[in-house]
Amino acid sequence: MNRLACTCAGAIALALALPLSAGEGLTIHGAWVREMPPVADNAAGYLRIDNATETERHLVAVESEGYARAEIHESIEEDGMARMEHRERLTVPAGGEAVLEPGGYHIMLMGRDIDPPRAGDELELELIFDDGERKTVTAEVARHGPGGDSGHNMEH
Ligand SMILES: [Cu+2]
Repeated sequence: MNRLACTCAGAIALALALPLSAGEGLTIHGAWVREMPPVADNAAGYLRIDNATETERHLVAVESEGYARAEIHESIEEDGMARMEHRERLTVPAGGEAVLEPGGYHIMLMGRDIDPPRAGDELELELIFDDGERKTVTAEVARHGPGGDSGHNMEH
């Protein structure tokens, strides 16, 4: 921190006013929820969690307005059969990331009590970590992935 060595009183005051965090803490990127057929009560959400701290963190719960509950799931393949299992937590390594993506970890939204989300809609997800920190993220509803479907629509 060069700024702390500066003798300018204003700069010191500024440095003291800023949180002395390592990087940005936890940040969430590329959150999206897969569009499902209108009859479906469930939907899967995907995102990436970056951990800029020097402490291992754990995602322990998720909430979303519009769904009765949400769980952390992992898709696994066993004897050629794909299925998913409930996980109590997802580790975000210190200085690393945790990726939730199709075929792996995902957020399972269950018990829909809103109109079926369509591609282009947005859903708010609240991620809850083991130390009680909550992160709210806006997830884009999409058919194939975040950032809109126009550039990589494989259906035609
Ligand atoms: Cu699932």
